[in-house]
Amino acid sequence: MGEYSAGDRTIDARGLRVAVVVARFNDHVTGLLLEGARSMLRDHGLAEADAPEYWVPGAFELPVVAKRLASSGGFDAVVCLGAVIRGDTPHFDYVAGEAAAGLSRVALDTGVPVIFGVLTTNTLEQALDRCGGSEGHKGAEAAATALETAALLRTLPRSTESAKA
Ligand code: INI
Repeated sequence: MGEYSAGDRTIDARGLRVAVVVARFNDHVTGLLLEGARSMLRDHGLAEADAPEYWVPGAFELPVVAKRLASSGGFDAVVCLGAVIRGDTPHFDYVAGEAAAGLSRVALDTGVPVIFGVLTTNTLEQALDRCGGSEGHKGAEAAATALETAALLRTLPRSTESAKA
């Protein structure tokens, strides 16, 4: 418990706090992503209280909520989960692109890892393949990425810029 092995690295997840933000759009997919993320966090010793979840309407809303959580000082990482499926909308590229750009910006602005656990697929089938099917589990992977990155940052020198990490 509390340890996550990534290749030849052993990651100590003890004491980490991770916020999980989930988009309700396509919740038959994002619910599965959440289950995988929860199970990964639980397997590495995080109690539910150390990994609270927050729901937003769609992937487009992930960055603004991630920003509030990341800048609160209360979390070592923020995992963002969503599913943008091309068939559903002509504005796929805007929703997916803005979610990716926004989450990346929040991570760099706050110094807190913000994990892009947003599926961007052409079909529902491709999305489900990535929720514990033939293409792995992107929700579990997102949570593991959060733990690994947060644990690494804990070992690095702190930034001298007060506004950043
Ligand atoms: N949001 C998603 O998370 N996935 C989608 O596939 C999607 N489609 O298809 O439109 C989607 N749209 C909603 C969007 O995220 C915002 O909630 C909405 O535009 C209001 O800002």
